[in-house]
Amino acid sequence: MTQHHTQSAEAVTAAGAAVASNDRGIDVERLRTDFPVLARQVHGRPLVYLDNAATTQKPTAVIDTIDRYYRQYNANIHRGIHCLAEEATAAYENARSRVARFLGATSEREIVFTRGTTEAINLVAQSWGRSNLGPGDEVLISHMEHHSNIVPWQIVCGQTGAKLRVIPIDDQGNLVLDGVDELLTERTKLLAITHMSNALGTINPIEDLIEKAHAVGAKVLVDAAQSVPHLGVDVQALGCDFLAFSGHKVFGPTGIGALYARYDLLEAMPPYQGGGEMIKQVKLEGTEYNEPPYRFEAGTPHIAGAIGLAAAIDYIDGIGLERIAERERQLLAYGTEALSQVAGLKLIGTGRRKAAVLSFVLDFAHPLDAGMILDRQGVAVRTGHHCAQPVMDRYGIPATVRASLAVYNTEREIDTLVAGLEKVRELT
Ligand code: C6P
Repeated sequence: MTQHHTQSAEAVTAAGAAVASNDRGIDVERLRTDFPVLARQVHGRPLVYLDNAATTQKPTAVIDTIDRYYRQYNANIHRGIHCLAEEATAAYENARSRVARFLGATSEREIVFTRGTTEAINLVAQSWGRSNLGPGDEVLISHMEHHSNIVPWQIVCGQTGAKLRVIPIDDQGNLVLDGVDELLTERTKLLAITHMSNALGTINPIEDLIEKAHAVGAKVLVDAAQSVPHLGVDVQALGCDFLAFSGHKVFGPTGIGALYARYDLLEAMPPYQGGGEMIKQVKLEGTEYNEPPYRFEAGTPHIAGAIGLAAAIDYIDGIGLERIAERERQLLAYGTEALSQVAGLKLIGTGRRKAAVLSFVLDFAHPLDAGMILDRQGVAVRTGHHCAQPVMDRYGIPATVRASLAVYNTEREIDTLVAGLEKVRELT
């Protein structure tokens, strides 16, 4: 196993070296060479990848780690006594510890691997929610949630008779917290809130909300799909009860993510799915369940994904989240200013605290047309409702164009976006 650890450490060194141009700044051109796909062309133009909120590109360190797993020690975990099975099990469990350290959890037993944020939230809704909610209880969400932090609560409210309540948002995309004391009451059993909006870029003051929710005895689930890659989180400092994130948004593989949950809560939660792995003993008359986190990981998990996610976390740590955030702040400032020069463009989401998401509408083109024309220029943006239809409804729009930035983006790429928008104006 030592062998695979060493490889992980190499990934850190590689990332560290790639960015060590000076004390604080990041050598972006150098860092870009870590991401093979960034060198490709699209429609004969250099790729300008500005769809990072949907998914991030993968560095060689992650690609190689997954490649190595399949080439050298692919095996099922927790089952075999042969060498490969032991190596794979150790790498998978090390990945769990890596995620625990990354999130600041007290123990790796508080980390359940899931397919991503969506599955993590559904797990809490169906396991914790179904056994803790009933008529008269309330689940509080906000108007800026992604569908994956709305629909699971609608489903479980339908199943249990609990009621869904919503914190409104203002015209800029901030949570309206004036009336929050009327929304957060002793009826509230759970606050499920996004740390950072994927559609608006708003960073929410979740620290205060967690405190307020706990004061009325509610549990708190944080949707950290967008914040983990850009701000980082510390579950103990936040004091949240549950937190969900996806590997593919932090330079890791798709199909893997994690739920952090306080161990005492996990211990009291029933299984969400039944099958292999999640049991201690099965008799035809009944089953004794395994301990958490295994109780919640039925079936063969995404082993390569978990190991790849650990490599992605090593990669991020090699650069440093603070430096990543600093670089993204520069890009956000540059992008906001550059887009403000485009006549007929209106930013949707100008909240007090924002991360590097630039969502906008144009008075000269539909977002979908703009997206298609931008694609012909090599510029990848997302257009549509971004799985946040209530946000679109709130602003009376069907869709936005969304440019979402990552540490490997450049000012030059933002200029290409702006030039692409002028092309959109010309052609529509
Ligand atoms: N948002 C976007 O383009 P999954 O699909 O499970 O990895 O993540 C779901 C999810 C949950 N919460 C937030 C805040 C998110 O942004 C996302 C994923 C992507 O904005 C794909 S819809």
